[in-house]
Amino acid sequence: MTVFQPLITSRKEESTEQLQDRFNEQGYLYFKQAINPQRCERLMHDMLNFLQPHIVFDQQRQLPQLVGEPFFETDPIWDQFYPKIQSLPSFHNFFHQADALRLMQVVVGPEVFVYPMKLGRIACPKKLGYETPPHQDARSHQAGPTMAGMWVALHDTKKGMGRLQLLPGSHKQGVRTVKVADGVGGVQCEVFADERTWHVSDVERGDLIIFHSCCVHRAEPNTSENTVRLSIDTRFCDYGAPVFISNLDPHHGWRIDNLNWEFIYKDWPDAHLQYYWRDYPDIFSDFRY
Ligand SMILES: O=C(O)CCC(=O)C(=O)O
Repeated sequence: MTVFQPLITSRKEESTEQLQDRFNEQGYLYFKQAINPQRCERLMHDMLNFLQPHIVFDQQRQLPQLVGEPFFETDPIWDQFYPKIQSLPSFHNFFHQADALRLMQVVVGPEVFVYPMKLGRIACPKKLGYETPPHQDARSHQAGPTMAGMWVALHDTKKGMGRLQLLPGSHKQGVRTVKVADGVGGVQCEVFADERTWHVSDVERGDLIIFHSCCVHRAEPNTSENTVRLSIDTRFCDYGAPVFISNLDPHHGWRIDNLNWEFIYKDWPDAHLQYYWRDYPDIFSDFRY
């Protein structure tokens, strides 16, 4: 039987050693309201501007609401608006702010490299079976052990709205075998028979989860009537660690025509952060897994 327990909450005030011990033990760290809520709210509205008329902001519930047909990542409708979301400076700047960087430093040390690829999630209701399956980012990003993921809720997200679930301690058993699956990413990794306890909580806007590259995680099905879950995530590592080449491309740039950095940067008001990774010292292109 699957058991769900709340996420273990970490506090910014804890010592680096305490936080690192917990990260090594659990494979993740969860911080409440660690990211400026106004920045999250602004980004949510920036994304919603492009998602209209399919998804609108429900003023009463203060949540994104599906009004059109549900869709999933890679559906034609998603391909239409995702490049616009990818072109937002607020989307790409999001993880390059002090609040996010400070917490990355806890995990990888003083010099952080934020992966250029930033990922926006639009988890629609009525697409059961297409939620993110259990997986490890080590495989999806061809990453080494010092890479970690960072996921941030852009609005309050309650049970049944597609919350992120983590399998505590699962990072200790290396990179697992995968099989093809429906849902975001298209593959699911092995979950061992004795791994029955998942960690998950209702989260608030600005809550942040950091997870180890081998920590198994997935999204719960969005079983709500019409609430869409919006979140953003990226990967990071200690500066100089090997980075697989596809992480330097925009998310889905490999399959959507013209979704490249020239398109993304075309209307940016300044060049800050454009091509910031160009001198990165260790890029590799052979698949590891
Ligand atoms: O938000 C989701 O549905 C998936 C997030 C995820 O898998 C990740 O950040 O690696």
